[in-house]
Amino acid sequence: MKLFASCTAVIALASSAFGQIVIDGTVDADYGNPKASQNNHTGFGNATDGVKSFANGSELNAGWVKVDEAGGYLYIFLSGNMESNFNKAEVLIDCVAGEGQNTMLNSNPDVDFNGLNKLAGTKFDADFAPDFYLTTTLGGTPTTQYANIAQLLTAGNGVGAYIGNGVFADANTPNLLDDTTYGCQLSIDNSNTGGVSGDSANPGSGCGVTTGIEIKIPLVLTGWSSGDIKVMAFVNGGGHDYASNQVLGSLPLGSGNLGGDGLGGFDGTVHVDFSLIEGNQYFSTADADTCAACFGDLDGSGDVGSGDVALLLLDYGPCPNCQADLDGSGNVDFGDVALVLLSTGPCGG
Ligand SMILES: [Ca+2]
Ligand SMILES: [Ca+2]
Ligand SMILES: [Ca+2]
Ligand SMILES: [Ca+2]
Repeated sequence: MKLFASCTAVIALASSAFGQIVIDGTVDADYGNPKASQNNHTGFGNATDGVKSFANGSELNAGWVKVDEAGGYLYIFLSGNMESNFNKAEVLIDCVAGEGQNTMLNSNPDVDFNGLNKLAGTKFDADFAPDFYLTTTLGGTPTTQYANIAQLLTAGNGVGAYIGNGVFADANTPNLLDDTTYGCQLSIDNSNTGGVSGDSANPGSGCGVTTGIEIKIPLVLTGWSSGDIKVMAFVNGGGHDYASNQVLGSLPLGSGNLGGDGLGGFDGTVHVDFSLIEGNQYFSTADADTCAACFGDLDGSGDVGSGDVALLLLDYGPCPNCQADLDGSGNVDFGDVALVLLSTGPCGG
């Protein structure tokens, strides 16, 4: 664990421009617009439960990646749902240019019952070589989120760790996985019932979903020093052994689950090669924004302004899961008005 030893210094740093981000499973204004959105139906169940804790399906609707250099943190947001059956969200982060694993090695740290090494042999797009891995999952009673992290060093080995759990107090109170050892924080809000459907011919779009998996990682853990950060995320089976078709960047329209058999069965022999799949199966801080809608644009006018404040005031007061509850506090109140005011202006800026 020596390589992780300096993280406490980062945690102690003062607040920064990203002080508005709260790890609660709801997109904050500081994230801006997503860098990737889902174009493909979910083959792992369309989530319909509508509560924060558990979900009956998994979908990755949109992806955000933000670097807060002054504060020392990397923020990743994956909107959508994780079925509460211990399926895995696999998050791969390319944060060191010229290093990492364009093809996953079989000598990575033993985390999550050696689940990481199930991915050995997986080949990514040519300009994606991840250096850091995070996986999270949830299930049980009460519903509980768990996570593990690991280095993906160019030559393998490296360090990894289980970073704890975040229990849901009840179905509609946000959870928090607060890793006081390494400084990571995660939350998941499973209340989305929109986003993509399970219909391969008419999947809809992942745009507009603002709840899901929220991740905060100290930059010092990742090895990042400068440059773009790229993220690739997908939903995998409970044993890290059956990739779904929920990948960001998106698989092409109509793509089935990679485990059946796009060679995402991770059986230790042949594996999925994302370089052979159309499009970038990653997204980057350098990418253009995607999705026409934007944070705070409650009336869908294409900009954030007084019309959105007016809509927000209509829902003023206790309003769990309301679209106008931008900060996810369960109340539409001055905090949400303040977020709208911070976002005032044209979308896509
Ligand atoms: Ca948040
Ligand atoms: Ca790299
Ligand atoms: Ca959906
Ligand atoms: Ca590709």
